[in-house]
Amino acid sequence: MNIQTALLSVSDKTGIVDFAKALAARGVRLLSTGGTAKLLAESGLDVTEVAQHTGSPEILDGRVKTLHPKIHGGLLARRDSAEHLKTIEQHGIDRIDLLVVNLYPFRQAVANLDCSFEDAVENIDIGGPAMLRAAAKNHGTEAGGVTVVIDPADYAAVLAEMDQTGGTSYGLRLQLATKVYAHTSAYDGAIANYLSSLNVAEPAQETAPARNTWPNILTLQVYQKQVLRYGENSQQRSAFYVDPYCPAGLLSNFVQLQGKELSYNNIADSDAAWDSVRSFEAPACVIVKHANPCGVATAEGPLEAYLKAFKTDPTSAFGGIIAFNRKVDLATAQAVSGQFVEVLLAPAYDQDALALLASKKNVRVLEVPMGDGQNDIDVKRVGGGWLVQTPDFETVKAEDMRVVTRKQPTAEQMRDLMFAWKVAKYVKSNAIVFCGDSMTLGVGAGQMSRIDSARIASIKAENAGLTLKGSAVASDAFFPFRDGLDVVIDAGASCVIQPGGSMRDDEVISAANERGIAMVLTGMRHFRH
Ligand code: 93A
Repeated sequence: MNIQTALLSVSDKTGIVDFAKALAARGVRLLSTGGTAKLLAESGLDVTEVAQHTGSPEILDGRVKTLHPKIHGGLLARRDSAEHLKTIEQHGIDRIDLLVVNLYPFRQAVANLDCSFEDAVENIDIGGPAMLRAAAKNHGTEAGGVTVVIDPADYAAVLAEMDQTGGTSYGLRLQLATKVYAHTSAYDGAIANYLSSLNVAEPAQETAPARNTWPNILTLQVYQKQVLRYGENSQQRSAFYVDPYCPAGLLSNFVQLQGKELSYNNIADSDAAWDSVRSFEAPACVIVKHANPCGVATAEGPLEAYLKAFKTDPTSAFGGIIAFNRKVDLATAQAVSGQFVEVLLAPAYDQDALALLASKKNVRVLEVPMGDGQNDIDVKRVGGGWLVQTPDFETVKAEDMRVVTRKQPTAEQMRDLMFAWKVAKYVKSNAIVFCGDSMTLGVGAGQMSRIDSARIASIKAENAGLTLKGSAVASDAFFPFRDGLDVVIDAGASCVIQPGGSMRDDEVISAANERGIAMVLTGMRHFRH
C-alpha cells in the first residue's frame, strides 16, 4: 500500500528535514506538530499543522496536541477492514500511513541530577507514546499497515523500500513496531524508576520530594535478538536480548559470518574475550575459556599475538574463544585453524582468511566493529531482586600509581606491570596474573583465596614450560597477608602491581623490600565475579 500521508512529531530533530524533503519529493502529504512543523516550513516544505488538520488547537501548554480522534482514528483503522475504513470516512478522518515520532527526552532530563521535579514531570510525553503505540499496534498484515519510525537511523530503510514499491514490507513494519514497544516500555520504566527514586518521607507529605541519586534509575531497553538452543546447561531455556541503541564497540553489534549457531556460553565467553581484547591499543589476541582469559598477548601483528597467547596455556586454549583487535589475515587464520576453536572474533577478516575458515564449518566467525562504547549499567539477578551498578570501565592513570618499594621498576618492568594489570581486570577474582614480554605466563583465576590463585598461576606456567624468572605479577585486589606475595616471589616474580589498601599493607610492603622486588600500588581494585 502506498504511503500517502505522514505525521511527523519529533523532539530529536536529527535528519528530520532531509527525511521530510525525501517524503515530499515522493508525493507524501506532511502533517506535523508545532515545533517540528515550524522547522519543516522554514525549510520550505509544504506542511499542515496537526491543529489545523484536526480543527482543535494545541491546549494546556502543549500537553494536548495530537490526542484527537482524527489522529488516532487515522492511525488505528484496520487497513483490511471495510467497516473500519467506512467508519473513518463517515467521520472525515484521513488515514495516516507513516508516523515519525520520538519522545520528550525524559531520560536525558532526569540524568541531570539538578533536574527539578516539575521539569521531570513536564518531560513525560503522553501524546507521543499514545501515537507510537497506536501505529505499532496497527503495523498490519502483508496487505498493508502503518509504518512507524522512532529512530532517525531507520529513515533510510523506509525510503529505500518506498522506492521499490511505494510502500513498506510487512517485515520492515514489524521490525519497526517491535523497536517502538522496546522503546516505550523502557521509557515508562524510566519514569517509574525516577518516581521510585524520590525520597517520600511519609505518605501524607505535601511538598515535592527530593531526589535520591543513582542507581535508582533503571532504564533497560531490550528486544530479543535470538532464542538460544539452551542456557548454561541443556535443562535451561535461554534467549539473547539486546539494546537496540547499543553503543559502538560492544559485542551485540556482531555479525556472524559463518559457523554453528551461537550458544549461551559462547556469547558469555565472547563478551569477556571481546571486552578484554579491545582494551589494548597494540595488536592483541585474547583466548578465553569458561569466562577467563587463558592466554593474552600483544605483538607486532595478530599472528604473533596469537602464537604468544596460545603458549600461555595450550591445554585450556582447546575449544576456546579467540578474539583479535585487528583484521585477521590468512596467516593468522591458518594458525588459529590448527587448534579446536569455538568462536573467532575480530573487527574484520581478509577474504582469503574467510575462504580458509569456510572449510572449518563449525567455527563461529564473528565480525564485531571496534569502538570504545560501554554499557550504561551492569545488572545481576539475585533472589527476588537485581543488583545494579555502573560497569567497571575505569582504569588507573599513570599519575595515580605509586611505587612503594625501595626498588623502582625499570621501564620494561613498568610496561609488563601495566600489561598484567589490564589482563587481571578480565580474570575472575581472586586473580593473579604472571606476565612478561607482553604476554601472560600464568593465570590463576576464581579461587576463594588469593594464595591459591597465586599457586595455580605458577603451576600453570610450569605445566606450559614457561619460566617465571623476572616476571611481572598483577593481583586484582590487595594482598591481605604477605603469604600470597611470597608465593609469587618464590615463583620468580621481580615486580608486582596491586591496589593496596590492606590493613597489613606495611607487612606486605616490607616483605617486598626484604625480598628485593619492586611494587606498584594502583589504589583501584578490579573484582570480577
Ligand atoms: O505533551 S504531549 O504529551 N501531548 C501531545 O498531545 C503530544 N503530541 C506529540 N506531547 C506530544 N507530542 C510530542 O511532542 C512528541 O512525542 C514529540 O516528542 C514532541 C514534538 O513536539 P514539537 O513538534 O512541537 O517539537
